[in-house]
Amino acid sequence: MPLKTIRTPTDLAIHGAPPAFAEPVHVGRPNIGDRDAFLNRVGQILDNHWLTNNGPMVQEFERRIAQHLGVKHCVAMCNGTIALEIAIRALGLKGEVIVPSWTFVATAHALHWQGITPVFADIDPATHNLDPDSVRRMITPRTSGIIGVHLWGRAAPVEELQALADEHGLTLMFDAAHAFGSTYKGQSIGRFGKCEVLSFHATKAFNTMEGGAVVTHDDELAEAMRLMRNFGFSGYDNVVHPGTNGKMIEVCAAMGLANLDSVDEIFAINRRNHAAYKAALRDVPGIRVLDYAASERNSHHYIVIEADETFPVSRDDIVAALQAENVLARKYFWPGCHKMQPYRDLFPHAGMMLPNTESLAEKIIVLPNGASVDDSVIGAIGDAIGALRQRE
Ligand code: T4K
Repeated sequence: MPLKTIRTPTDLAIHGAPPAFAEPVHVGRPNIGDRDAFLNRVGQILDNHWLTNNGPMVQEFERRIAQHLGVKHCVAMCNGTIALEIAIRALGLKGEVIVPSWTFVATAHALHWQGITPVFADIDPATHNLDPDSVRRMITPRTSGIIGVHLWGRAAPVEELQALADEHGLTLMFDAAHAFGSTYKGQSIGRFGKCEVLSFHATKAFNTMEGGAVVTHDDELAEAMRLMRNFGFSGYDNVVHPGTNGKMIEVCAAMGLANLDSVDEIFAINRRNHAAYKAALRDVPGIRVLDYAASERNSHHYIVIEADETFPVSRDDIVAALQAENVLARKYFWPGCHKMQPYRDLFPHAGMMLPNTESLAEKIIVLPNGASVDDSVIGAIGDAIGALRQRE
């Protein structure tokens, strides 16, 4: 269907029809917990005159996160990308590391940035997570590890990936940027592989404004990462390790501590919204709302829909129509890392091994969720998508 039959921003300008929402409705609108609790903590930080460098808020935050996830160590960092880089380096990964192409580009960049080649494996179209058979096909003598990604907060096939890693002597770690609060077979994410990397970016279900962490049961690994995030300093004037600046600041930890008290409430809102989206789009043929297993915990933060070839309007036209209504839907993670630079030039034929990734990349839309989304927003989005179907 040609774009001109849909309300685009240009149509709206010509016909003067107002969008459904006066203000943009964002994917990734931050969830903000108890404001007074946060401001109170900021007051304590200012009173303390201790703003960063492993301050008391960061130490409390690390204790609370480790306890929440039932994991021995939480090493807080300034963001998830630096946390990935530090974990990769601390684990001694080198040569080639297998990752999904269907992830945020930070997963691949964290390797490339350190001179390691990300090798892209395909996904299972039902879950959007790594397909272990595809991973197996990508293993070469240069492979040193696998980074599984728990995409949309749904656990990657942890046991299958661990079995592959064990069989080939590879190191397995996870990018758990989406998976704070998720479970795999009832066990909290954070406990699998050598370590798992969390992101607490503003757009995540649980945020510290900017922030990340590596969680692990491994004492030596945790110790190495603590040194690496602080230039390798062990006490004053004593550098014992190569390092960088990956420290979380006190204000970010304060935000995390305040938000942690609201996390159950926020996840409950997300879960309810996810059910409302499913109901609103149930009778729209050609649209599938990605579901999450009822037996596992998930923040339900990501409302992911797929528009298949039977839907009369292309995915890009659906996104344009939603944007015309001021709903800023996203195409995460189109077009797949292998088609982003520098990987597109480095591996121009990678797509031949990634049929499921390439097919999914043309269907996917991520819709707004979080504490600022309610039934009226979901109803209007459902109506807008349903109306496109009527224009068949
Ligand atoms: N691994 C995976 C699998 C990841 O998804 C990510 C990050 C990472 C690793 C790396 O973790 P970090 O280093 O970021 O901690 C956003 C986030 O910046 C990124 O954290 C996230 N994944 C990715 C999925 O989404 P963009 O480029 O889409 O952000 P942007 O600026 O377009 O914002 C997204 C939407 O959120 C917009 O509609 C505006 C809205 N927004 C954003 C911010 C920051 C707000 O309403 N308020 C805000 O404060 O990457």
